[in-house]
Amino acid sequence: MKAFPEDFLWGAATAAYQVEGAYQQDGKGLSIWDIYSHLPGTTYQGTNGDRAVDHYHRYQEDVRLMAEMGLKSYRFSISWPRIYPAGSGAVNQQGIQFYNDLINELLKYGIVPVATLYHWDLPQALQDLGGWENRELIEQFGQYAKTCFEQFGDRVRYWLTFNETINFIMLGYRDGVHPPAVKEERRAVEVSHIVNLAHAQAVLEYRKLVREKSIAEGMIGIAHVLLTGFPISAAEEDARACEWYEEMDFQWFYDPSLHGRYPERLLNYYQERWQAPTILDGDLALIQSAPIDFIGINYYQSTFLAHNPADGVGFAAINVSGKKGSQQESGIPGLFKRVQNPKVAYTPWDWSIYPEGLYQGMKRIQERYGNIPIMITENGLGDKDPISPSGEILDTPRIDYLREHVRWCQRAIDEGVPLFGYFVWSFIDLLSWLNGYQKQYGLVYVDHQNDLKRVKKQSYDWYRQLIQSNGVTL
Ligand code: BGP
Repeated sequence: MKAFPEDFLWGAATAAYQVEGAYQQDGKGLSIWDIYSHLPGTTYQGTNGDRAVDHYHRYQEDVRLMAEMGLKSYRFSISWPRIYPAGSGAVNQQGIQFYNDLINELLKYGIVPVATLYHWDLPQALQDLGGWENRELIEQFGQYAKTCFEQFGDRVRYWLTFNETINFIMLGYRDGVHPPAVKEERRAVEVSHIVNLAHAQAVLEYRKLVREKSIAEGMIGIAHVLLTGFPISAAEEDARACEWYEEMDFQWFYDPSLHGRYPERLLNYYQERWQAPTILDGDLALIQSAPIDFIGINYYQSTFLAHNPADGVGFAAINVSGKKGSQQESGIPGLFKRVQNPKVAYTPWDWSIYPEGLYQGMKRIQERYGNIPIMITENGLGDKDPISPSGEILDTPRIDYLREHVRWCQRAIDEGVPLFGYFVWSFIDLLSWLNGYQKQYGLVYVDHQNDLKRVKKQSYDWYRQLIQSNGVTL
C-alpha cells in the first residue's frame, strides 16, 4: 500500500474514568460515575473505576509503552472533578499537576497530546444541581474549559469539547442505563440542546484566549459517534426508514456542531411530540457563533435499518449482562427499526463489523458539511482475547479489524477526504462502562490477577509496524 500523508497522526485513545483510578485521591471530587457504578445492578458484576488500571500512578510506564510503539499521538480525557472537585469554585492544584505531568511526559517522547474535556464524568456536585438539565452548566462548563485551556493550552494543540453527546444523553436520559438513569426521551431532547450550548460556550472561550494571545492557536472540535446507517433492502420504505434514522442519530448531533442548526423535519417532530427542546432567544445565535476546526468521529459499527410499522418495536432494553447496544429489534415505531444484517459479521457483543461503513460515513460527512478536517478519535474491536500457554495475548481478530478499517481510511484520503488522524480505541485494556474488564479493546493487556501488569499484545506489534512504515505495511 502507499504511505499515508507525512504528518498523519497515528494514535490511540483512552478516557479518564476508564483508566485513571485514584478516584478519591489528591483532592479529586466524585463524579456521577463514581456514584452510579457503586449502586447495585448498574454495571457488569459491580465493576467500577475506583482503581481502573491505575493509570494515575502508572502513567509514566504507560507513556513509555506508547513511545516504544512509536505512537505519534495520544488522546486522553481530563476529569472535570479532578480539576474542580465541587464542579466550580476552587481549582484543585493537584489535579492540574497530574495533567501537567502527563502532558510533559508525552512531550518528552514527542507524542502529541489530544485532550477531551468531557468524557462523561460530570462532577456529582453539578448533578446535584440538576446536571445537564440545568442551564447554569453552560457557564460552568465554559469556566472549566477556560481553566483547562489556560493551564494546558501552551502544550495541547488539539481539543475536543465533548465525547459522544448522543451516548451520554440517550443512555443517560432516554434508556436510563447511564447516570443519571432517567427514562424520559423528552428530557434527553432538552439536554441535547443545553449540551450544544455548553459546547459553543467552550469554543468561544477558546477563541477568546487565542485572540488575546494568552494561548497558542491550535484546533478545537467535538467527537461524535458515527453509526453509518444503511437500508437493509432496496425497498423504498427501508430507504425512508434509513433517512429518519440518519436524521435522529447523525444529523441531530452533527448539524448543530457543523451547520449551527438542527435538521428541520426532526426539530418539528420533537417539538410536536415533546414540545422540546426549549430554544430561547439567542440560543441559536450562540451555537452559530462557534464553528469548529475539525470533527472527531468514533466509529465502531454500522446500523442496518428497516421499515417499522406504527405498532412496531420501541427502544431495546440495554442490559448490563455484557451487551450494550445490541442492534437487534430496537427502533421507533412508525419511523425505523434496527435489524441484523445476515451478510455481515458481528462481534461477541453483537456489534456489526463493517469497515466500509467508516468510509461511507466519512463521505457523507464531506458531502453534507464540506471539507471539514476529520480525526478518527476512536475505532476498535471489543473482544475477549485468548491467552496462549506461554502467556501471549492472541488478538489477531483485532488486527484484522483494524487493518480493514485503516484500508478504507486510505481510500478515503486518496479520494480527497481530509482525514488527518486515526486513534485506536484503546491504547490499553480499560474499564468498559457497563461491561467491566471482560470486554477488551487494548493494544496492551492488563493482568488483573498480577498487580495490573502490562503485557503487549500481538496488535501492539502490528500497530508499531504500521506506524513505522506510515501505512505501507498494510
Ligand atoms: C465509546 C466510548 C468509549 C468506549 C467505547 C466502547 O462509545 O466513547 O468510552 O467505552 O465506546 O464502548 P464499550 O466499552 O461500551 O464497548
